[in-house]
Amino acid sequence: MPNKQASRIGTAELQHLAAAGRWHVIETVTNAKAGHIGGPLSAMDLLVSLYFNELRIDPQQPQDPARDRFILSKGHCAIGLYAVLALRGYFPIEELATFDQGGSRLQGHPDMKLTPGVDSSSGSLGQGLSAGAGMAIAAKQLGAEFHTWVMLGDGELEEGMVWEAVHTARRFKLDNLTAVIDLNGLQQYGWPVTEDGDRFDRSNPWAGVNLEGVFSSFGWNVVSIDGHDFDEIQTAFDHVRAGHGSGKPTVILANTVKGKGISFTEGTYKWHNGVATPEQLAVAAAELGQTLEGEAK
Ligand SMILES: Cc1ncc(C[n+]2csc(CCOP(=O)(O)OP(=O)(O)O)c2C)c(N)n1
Repeated sequence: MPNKQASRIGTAELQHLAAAGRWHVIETVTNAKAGHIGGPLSAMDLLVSLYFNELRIDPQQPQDPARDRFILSKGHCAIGLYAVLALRGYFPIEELATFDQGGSRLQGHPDMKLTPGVDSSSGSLGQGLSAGAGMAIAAKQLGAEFHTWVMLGDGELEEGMVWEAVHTARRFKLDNLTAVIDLNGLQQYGWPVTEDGDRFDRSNPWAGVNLEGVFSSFGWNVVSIDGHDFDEIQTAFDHVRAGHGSGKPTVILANTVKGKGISFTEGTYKWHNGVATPEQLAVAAAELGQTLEGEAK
């Protein structure tokens, strides 16, 4: 089994890492002039908690067969995953500067054949939970102890294939599979509307739907949390552990804010993707407690 964190790191350090991760997201996307911002920022506290306090992984042995698996099914948020993989030691932070360039190991969407620490390629929304269910079934058949985690977006949850996997996971008693849903209430567009004004209905894709009830009817363990509260995130992870042997997969419904952590990106679809101006980058750096290149440290 790969190195398990001997002791978990505390909230202050998690906050520090998440701020650094958010900074790497907006700085990298701005320099690359391509990439996504809102989704990586909403997921950042969950990603940092997973990679620093939960996953049984060893960055020195990214292919260890015993490692826990993580699939970023909402693959457009790759830069968020890359930032955390770099902070965790899979590759140098400086490599983030190559993001989305030809020849880089860090493509715009995760590529399992290129990037150390990426367990499954993704980008076409809706597919990751099926891949994760396959890994979890394989673990059962091999008698392996690794756990498989899959992160999905709430817009992505509208893809039909997700629900085939939700159904199948219970059928195969995949208590070694966890779905983390980043419920930021916004996607890229939304439902088409016919009235004048915005072409799209930007409201929460799952408004009026009892997602807890839906997953529980499918036979899953359900835990709902504030996806920016590190204590609640940790409690959810403990819940997952407690669910081993229950024969049920677990879903963590993580309520988040799209664009979290930077004032002008928070709570708007407009920063689903985008490139910051130098002024905006300076605001982000100040809010995240980071030092801009060229400034005295
Ligand atoms: C099958 C498929 N359809 C469309 C897209 C284009 N697309 C990329 S991101 C996105 C919105 C995703 O929204 P959500 O899952 O809520 O992600 P988040 O808000 O966390 O970024 C869409 C439609 C895609 N990547 N894959």
